[in-house]
Amino acid sequence: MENIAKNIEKDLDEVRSLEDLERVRITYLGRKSFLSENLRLLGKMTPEERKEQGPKLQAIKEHITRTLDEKKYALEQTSFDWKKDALDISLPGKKSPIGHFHPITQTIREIEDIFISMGFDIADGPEIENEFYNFDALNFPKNHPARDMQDAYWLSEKNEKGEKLLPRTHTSSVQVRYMQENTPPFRIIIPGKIFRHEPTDASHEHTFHQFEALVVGDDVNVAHFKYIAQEFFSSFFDTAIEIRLRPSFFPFTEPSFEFDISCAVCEGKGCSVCKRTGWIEVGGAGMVNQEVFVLAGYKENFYRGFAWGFGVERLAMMKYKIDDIRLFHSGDLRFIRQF
Ligand code: FA5
Repeated sequence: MENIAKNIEKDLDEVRSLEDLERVRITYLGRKSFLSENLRLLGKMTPEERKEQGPKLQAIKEHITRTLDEKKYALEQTSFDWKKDALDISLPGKKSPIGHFHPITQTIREIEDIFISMGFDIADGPEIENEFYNFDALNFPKNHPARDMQDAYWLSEKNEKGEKLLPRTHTSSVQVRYMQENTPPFRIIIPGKIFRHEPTDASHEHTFHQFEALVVGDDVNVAHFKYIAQEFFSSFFDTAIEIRLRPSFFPFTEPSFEFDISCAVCEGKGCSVCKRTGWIEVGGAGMVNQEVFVLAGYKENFYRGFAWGFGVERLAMMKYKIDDIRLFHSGDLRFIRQF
C-alpha cells in the first residue's frame, strides 16, 4: 500500500491534461482500484485487524485525494485557453436593475428635510399601540363617540399588562409617549404609518401615513402654528400656498381646527382635485389641550403648544398629480417606476 503513494507521484508527472488526470484518478480511486478492493476487505477482517488497517487505508485515501486536487489546480492554472475563456471587453455590458425608494418614502424624506431645516427633531413610536396612548392619553373619554371618529382594528391579544392593543389610528399616539420622556421646549415631527377600519376609495385608504407636528414651550400660539405650516407648504410645493383654518373638534386640542391649503394643482382656481373649491383639506390641528399635558405628567397651564396631523398620501397626490390613493399600495411597477 505504501508504494501507492510513490507510484502516483510518478504517474502524475506524465499527466498533461484534465483527461489524463481523470485516468489516474480512476486507477487509484476507482471502484476497481487496489485501494477500493482493500477498503472492501475491511468488512471481512477481525475487529483487531480492522483497527490496525482502517486508519492506514484512510490516510492513504486522503493522501491520494489531496495529491490529485493539487494537480488539478495546477493544471487549471496553466491550461487557460485565451481564445475560449478570455473576456471580450468590446461587448456591451449587462445593466443591473437598480431600485429606488417608494414615492411615499421619498415624500416623507422631503418633509423631514424641510422640518429639520426649521430646527425640528424627528420622533417615532410603535405601530402597534396600546389603548392608553392611542386614546386615553389624548383625552378621549371612555365609551365616548369620539373614539368612533377613527375606526380601529383591535387585536384579539392583549399585552403582558392586560392592555388592549390596536394598530395605531393616528400618529397623535406618539405625543404623550414623547412628552413623558422629554421636557419642553421642543419641536418635533412624527412621520409614520397608521391604520383605519374604513372602506377605500380614490382618496381614502385603510393603511396610510401621517406626519404629526408637536411644538411645546412657554409661549407657543396659533400664529406660530400658522407661520410654520405656511412655510412648510410653500417649501414643499415650491410655490406660495395659502392656508385656511376652520373650527373643528378633537379631544386632544382646544381650540381645534380643520386645516385646508389652497389647491397646488390649479393654484386655487378650482379643478377636479379640489372638487372645484380651490381648497384641499390636508389635516387636523389645534392648541394642545391642557388635559393632555396633565396626562403626560406636566403641570396644568404651565406650557402651551400646538399639534397637527397631516396626511402624507394626500400631499404626495397633490405634488405628483396622482388621482387615486390606492395606487401607492397597488404594487404596480408601472406606477412606482415613474418616481
Ligand atoms: C387625525 O388623525 C388627528 N390625529 C389629527 C390631529 C393631530 C388633530 C393633532 C389635532 C392635533 P383626521 O382623522 O382628520 O385627524 O386625519 C388627519 C388627516 O389624515 C386628514 O386630514 C387626511 O389628510 C388624512 N386622512 C384621514 N383619513 C384618511 C384616509 N382614510 N386615507 C388617506 N388619508 C386620510
